[in-house]
Amino acid sequence: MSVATAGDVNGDGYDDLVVGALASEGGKGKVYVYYGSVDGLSESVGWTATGEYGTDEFGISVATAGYVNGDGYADLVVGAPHYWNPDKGKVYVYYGSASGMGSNNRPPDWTAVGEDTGELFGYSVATAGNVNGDDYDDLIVGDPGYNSYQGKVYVYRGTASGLEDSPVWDQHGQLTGDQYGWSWRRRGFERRWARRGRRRCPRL
Ligand SMILES: [Ca+2]
Ligand SMILES: [Ca+2]
Ligand SMILES: [Ca+2]
Repeated sequence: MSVATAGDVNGDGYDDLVVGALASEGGKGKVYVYYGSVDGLSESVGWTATGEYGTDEFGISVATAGYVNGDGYADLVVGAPHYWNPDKGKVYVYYGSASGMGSNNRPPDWTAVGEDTGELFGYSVATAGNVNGDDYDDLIVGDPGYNSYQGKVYVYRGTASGLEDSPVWDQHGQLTGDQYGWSWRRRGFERRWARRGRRRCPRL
């Protein structure tokens, strides 16, 4: 199970919560959003979505994507690293709105799939913050199984119409077995760059 703030997906001034249950629905996985209110988090589930295939483990990673389309509603990202064929992995982003996440199991607004089998694309997902200082937050996706667990991370840029289809930046691990991209904190990400002799993350 994974839990995270979803940010404020319905723009009412109260932060909302997302919970992932990766073993739910026979391994498809399922996520739950609970909306915040003046009385705190609602007891009832506000929104759910279910993975596509039996071993996807949709929801193993959940996070706010920040404000990727700059509309004032926070957006949600969900990873399903064991998605089909096998373990290519897939990432789903749902844009927030005045009605929050909308109807249960609605289609995602943006998806991306791993490049090859066994990659575990989406094992970790997070907002990248706003790496290029425009009006849109950007998304980071970890792919720890890439090239015999060398691992790779991808950054996708937000725009007024949402996330771009292709990553604007990627970086892979140095050695087989590094599992680069397994997890990070934003500061850890910077530290990894510092270890490689750079003081700051590169400009994108
Ligand atoms: Ca809210
Ligand atoms: Ca948004
Ligand atoms: Ca940006």
